[in-house]
Amino acid sequence: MGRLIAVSNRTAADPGARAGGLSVAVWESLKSTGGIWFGWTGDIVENPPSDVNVFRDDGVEFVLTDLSPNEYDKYYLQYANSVLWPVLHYRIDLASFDPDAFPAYAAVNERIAGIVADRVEPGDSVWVHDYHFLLLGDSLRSAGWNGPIGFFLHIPFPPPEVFRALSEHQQIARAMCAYSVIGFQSQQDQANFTRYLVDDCGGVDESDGVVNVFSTRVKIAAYPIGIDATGFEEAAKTEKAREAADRIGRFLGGRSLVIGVDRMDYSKGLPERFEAVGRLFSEHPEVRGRVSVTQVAPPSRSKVEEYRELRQMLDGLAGQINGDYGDLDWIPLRYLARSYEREELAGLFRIARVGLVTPLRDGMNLVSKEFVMAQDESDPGVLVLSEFAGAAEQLKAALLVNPHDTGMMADTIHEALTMPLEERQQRWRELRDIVQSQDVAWWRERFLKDLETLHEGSG
Ligand code: ADQ
Repeated sequence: MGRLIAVSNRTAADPGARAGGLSVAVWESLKSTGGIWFGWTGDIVENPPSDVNVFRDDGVEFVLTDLSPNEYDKYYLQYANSVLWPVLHYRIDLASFDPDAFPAYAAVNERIAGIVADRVEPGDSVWVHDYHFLLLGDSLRSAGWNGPIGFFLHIPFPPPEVFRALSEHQQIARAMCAYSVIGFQSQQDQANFTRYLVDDCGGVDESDGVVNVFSTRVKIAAYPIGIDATGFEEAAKTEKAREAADRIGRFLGGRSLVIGVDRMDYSKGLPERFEAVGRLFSEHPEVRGRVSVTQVAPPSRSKVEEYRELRQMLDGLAGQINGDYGDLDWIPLRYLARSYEREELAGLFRIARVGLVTPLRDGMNLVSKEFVMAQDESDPGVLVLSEFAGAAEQLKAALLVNPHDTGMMADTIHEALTMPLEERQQRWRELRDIVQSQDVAWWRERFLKDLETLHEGSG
């Protein structure tokens, strides 16, 4: 294979984006193959210069562009984050539709496609990432690129009944079919998009995930994203990890740690999780004083109104639980609105008895996989996982919960806290085997192999 060309809104060159799962996975992919990464600098400037910012890091070439204030507002904050993000997470109720947003979104996709088109060469494979760039493949074709273009959606794809809430659904689906391969996180997402193409666009579902639609053939498949499993396992054994574990250990004073780590986002189900914690203490009084719950959730996309409301709601719920159940020497629920380094998180996961990963909807959720790889085989913690995270299709040995059912979640956290060692080890080994064998390299290789095969087949 020739060079790999990745395109994503944020890149690993932008420190603000490094915590996210996408940038880590793409970074791992590019470092191992060498290539170019196109995206946004993270800067907003009044008149973005027509030339791009080009530099190299660790064998990867970055080609980045600034956004204008209007692009940032209409493309990024509005269409990507206030329309696509909620709708694709099944939350039409949270979408705010603005008629100027889609044209700006399409224009940014076209502008960035132009930057890519100027630099791709025969033999390259282009891999576009995520909901910011649903239209970019089509723009790249219009700019004359005939080589392979694949697309991977990191967030869920909803059923057609929800997708149709977007006024532009037909236009988006048609443009998406310019990609040779469209990858989703889960079989559920793949099935939803395929059903949309068949029911709404007259597509024919041929064998092996290929759909014949809009006078073209597109491969649609699930490629569940993985983590650098061995790297995370090692991170949990570093000095920094041990220091973080010691620090929280002093606070715990021998109590069991229940941990949650998420970006602060309404898709992560944090209010429901806090309510479940409240019910754990009210309905299972014997755990009072014996368990401390710590939730790490740094604010994200804080300019959007919903996130401010979410923060207030979480502060209120945590205050109420601590007021009702806390004691002179015990804080039942701690909420830390900040970010930690990877090694520190790995150290916290390692000493936790329970990991709470209960999003209302999540493309994959990498925290669940990181929690598994950080565990100590001789005394592993238990993963409580939402059935609505993409990861639930793979991590069947976790305790699966419905995140809307706070009573069930409370009972499941209790079950996790009291699970015998033998069952914990048995479940953990099953989870570890999957996370280790289906890691980030497995994800990348499966996707790129299909992209190569499909392109050869079409040429
Ligand atoms: P995210 O919604 O960002 O990713 P996730 O998959 O959980 O969700 O990845 C988050 C990453 O950020 C993890 O590596 C985690 O360790 C890190 N992180 C979270 N909180 C942190 C904190 N407080 N401090 C430091 N690091 C923190 C999107 C989709 C997911 C999909 C990924 C990858 O929403 O569904 O799994 O992309 O495809």
